[in-house]
Amino acid sequence: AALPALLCAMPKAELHIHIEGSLEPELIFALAQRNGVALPYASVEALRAAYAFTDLQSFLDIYYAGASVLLHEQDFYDMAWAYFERAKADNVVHAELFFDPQTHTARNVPMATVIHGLARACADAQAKLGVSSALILCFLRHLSEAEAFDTLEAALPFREHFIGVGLDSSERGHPPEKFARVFAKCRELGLKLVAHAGEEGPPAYIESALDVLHVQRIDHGVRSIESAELMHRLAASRMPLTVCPLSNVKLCVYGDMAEHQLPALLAAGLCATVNSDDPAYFGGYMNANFLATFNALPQLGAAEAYTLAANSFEASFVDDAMKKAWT
Ligand code: ES4
Ligand code: ZN
Repeated sequence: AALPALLCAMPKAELHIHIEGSLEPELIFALAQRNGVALPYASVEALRAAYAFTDLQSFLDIYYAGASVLLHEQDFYDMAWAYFERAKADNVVHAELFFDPQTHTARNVPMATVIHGLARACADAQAKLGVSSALILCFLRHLSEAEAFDTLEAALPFREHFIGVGLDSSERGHPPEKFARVFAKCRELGLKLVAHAGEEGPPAYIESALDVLHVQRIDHGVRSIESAELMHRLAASRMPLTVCPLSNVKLCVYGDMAEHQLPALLAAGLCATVNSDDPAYFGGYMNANFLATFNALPQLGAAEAYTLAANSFEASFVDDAMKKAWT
């Protein structure tokens, strides 16, 4: 009867969260003070007031500025731990976290600092909160493939700490095929493969993520709705889409949540999931995404809530025994 209570209480997996996008303004200011980093904003309120985005790039400019306060292993731990506490409160039982090492290595933060801080938070999330997790290393697509290869090489000494690689940042003008060789190398290494595609970019980018990169999930993918042929392919193959409803509205992919195509994706039989993307910037964590989506879209009810939770486990990279335990 009480749909909001069901949405909040149901166990769920989060598969699309940029951990740098979980940095709340308060933590940005605390870390800036702790590390002696100057910020171009006078206060928490002034920073939050800058969160009025018109598209993906207008967000990314502020997101990379916010990440500049991260210098030491403890900073990365504190950021991820704060996320895990929020995830626990939303009944997230499993989370696969993206991180952007190039944002940090460009500031001379060692790869070991980034990965060890995040991995220690992941271990504590399991031990202290009972939340399981994994890390996915993302290549920044506005940089070159050669830089992606350099990043992979720098990360391989820490191979045990991440399960896969992804592709994020500015989509338009940076098609998946730009990273064909580095993804082929990652595939040989046995890494899981995902890529952002069809957020702002055209359906053709979703097709090349599948056919050229051989990804196992599409991040966003909402523009698949523009191609009936692609929709059939995604449904038939149960290729997961990690959809981020509040993100799509904040970045003006849709003018209003009532226009979101999640109901149509589910109705067509796609393995769509709900995720928070950059929750500190887009207005909320997992349950806020579920509540905003179901509140604005009357086509979504208890059956769709169950489907979305089941899809989140089906689409996760946990082993089949764990999936059975959760569904
Ligand atoms: C991102 Cl919403 C989104 N899209 C692409 N790249 C990103 N990095 C962080 N958030
Ligand atoms: Zn994303």
